Parts: sequence; C-alpha cells; structure tokens
Amino acid sequence: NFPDKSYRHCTQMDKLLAMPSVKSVPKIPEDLEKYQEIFLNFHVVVELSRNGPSPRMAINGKRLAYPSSPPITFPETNSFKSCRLCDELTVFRNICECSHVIQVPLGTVVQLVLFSITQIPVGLSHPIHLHGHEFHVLKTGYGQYDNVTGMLLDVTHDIDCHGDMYCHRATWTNKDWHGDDIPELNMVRPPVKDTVIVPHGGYVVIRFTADNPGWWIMHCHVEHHLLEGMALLFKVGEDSDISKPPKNFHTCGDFQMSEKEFEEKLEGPEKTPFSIQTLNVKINSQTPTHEDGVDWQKRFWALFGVFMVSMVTIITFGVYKYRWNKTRIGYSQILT
Ligand SMILES: [Cu+2]
Repeated sequence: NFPDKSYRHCTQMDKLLAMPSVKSVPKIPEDLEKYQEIFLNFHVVVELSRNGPSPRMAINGKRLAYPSSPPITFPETNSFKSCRLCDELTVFRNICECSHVIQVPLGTVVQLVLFSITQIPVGLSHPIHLHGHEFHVLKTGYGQYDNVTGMLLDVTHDIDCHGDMYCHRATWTNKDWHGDDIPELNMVRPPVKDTVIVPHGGYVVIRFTADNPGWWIMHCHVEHHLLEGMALLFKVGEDSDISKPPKNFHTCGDFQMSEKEFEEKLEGPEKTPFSIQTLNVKINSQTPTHEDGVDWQKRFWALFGVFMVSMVTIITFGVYKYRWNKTRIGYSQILT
C-alpha cells in the first residue's frame, strides 16, 4: 500500500502483538444494551466564505464548538451548542459547528470504527487520540493505493456511506458484520494504545470498556485539525457517576476568596496543599478581585503619605525663607 521504492517493509498496527501481561480484549456482553458500535468519519468539509471555498476538518459532518468551560467541573453553568439542526437539516450538515457529545453509560463496551472517507479528491490520514481510556486496535482496513505514488485510488468498500457525501451515517456494507463477526479482527493480544493513525480512505476498528466516568475528548492530533474542530466529547456515565470538584474549587472568571478567608480554610478540616504564594499567583492571573482592591488602597495611602511629607517640607522651607529674608532686611536697616 506504499511506494515500493520508498518503503522496504511495513507492518500494520493491528498485526503487532501486545505483551502477555497486557489486559485482554473486552468481550461483547450478552446484554446488548451494554454494547455500542459507533462509526466516526474524520473528514474534510468545504466551507464557502467571502474568501472562497476553504477546507475545514470535521467528524461526521460536525465541527466541535468548544464548551465555555470544562464540563467536568461546571456541568450546570456550561453553554453547549445543540447539534439538533446538524442532525435534522441536510442543508446544514456540511458546515455544522456544535457541541458534539456522545453519551455512553458507565461500563459499556464500545467498539469504534474510525475512518477517513471524503468523496472529493481531498483527504488525509489522521492520528486520533482518545483521553481517559486505552483501547485495543483490532483491525486496520485500507483503500486502494497507487504502488508507485502512494496516492489513494479508491476508498475502502467495507463501509457503506449510503450516498452521503460526508459519510456521516455509515454502516458496514456487509450486514452480517457486527461485534466479533468482522473478518480479520485480531482478538489475540492486539496492541493497546491511546492514539492510532486512521488511514486516508481506510479505517481502524478499536474497542474499549468505558469504565472511567467523566467527559473525555477524542481528537485528531494534527494541531490545526484539532483547532478547526476535528474533535468530539465522550460523556461516560451519568452526572451522578462523575466526581464533583472539591469544595471552594475556583470557577472560570469569577473566583473570589480573600487572603483572610483562605487562611481560615487552612485552619479548618479541609486543608489544601496549595501555598498562599501559589494562590496569590492564581488570583492575580484571574479577573480583578477583592485582593486587587486591597492593593490599590495601599498604593493610594502610600502616595498620599509622600504627598503630605512633600507639602510639609515645602511649607517649612517657605516659612524659613520668609523669616530669613525678614531678618536680613532688619540687619541692613540697622547697618544703614
Ligand atoms: Cu487530522
């Protein structure tokens, strides 16, 4: 699948073997409620702007609109942009930007089919990284490539895009493929990773147990693809499964705690490992706070003190000068 002259040997990721001590592949549960197979297309969208058409990166037709603050610590105050229009209205699908969240009950066995298919002559391979979990790489499937140039000739036929340009509601072409029943799955000591290359025109099958409650981003690790929105969030478990932030955990932009309050907290049962110096740095890097007010008061009184001392000095000097002149005039009158 690569230019013959450039590569002597190439081993597919799913053909590697993990160490014997590595955990085994999660089994498909008998209760299929606890199993999900999800197809995710990492592809290019063409946005039409005033400057003309420009390529952007998306997953299943959606570019991630990043939440206003970390959802794991601020689930109530966060602002999410609904994906409803992206899902319902075809006209918006190609240019949709929304809070792309996939919710997975805690303990679910998740099989992801990550692929990169764009029905226009633009496309790339993407290094896809998942936070919060490691996964087994069970299979890599490829398109057809020119053996001399390495260019993509045809995308894989294992995945059915159902005529959709951006292939955002894909299924296996063969309806008998599901769960373990996919040809050439490596179920014996497949490698365990948290990042995998998804080949242009091809796909990767990965599997993991969603056993780490929280909000976890999955994204392309090409920096500008990530910034353009090639990312989504897995919410694993319900809010009640996800650990709450500690008491008095600061919030974005409105942290308020005086030095006195902090000292009081240190005295109480909930001692914090942070030093007062660390806290001051954090306070100063945030929005103006009560502590900044104290600083300004100190500066004002210092300047006022300097001003008063200067005034007293000037007045004293003036009085002394006046008296000295008067005395000199008296002497001169006596002498004349
Ligand atoms: Cu990418």
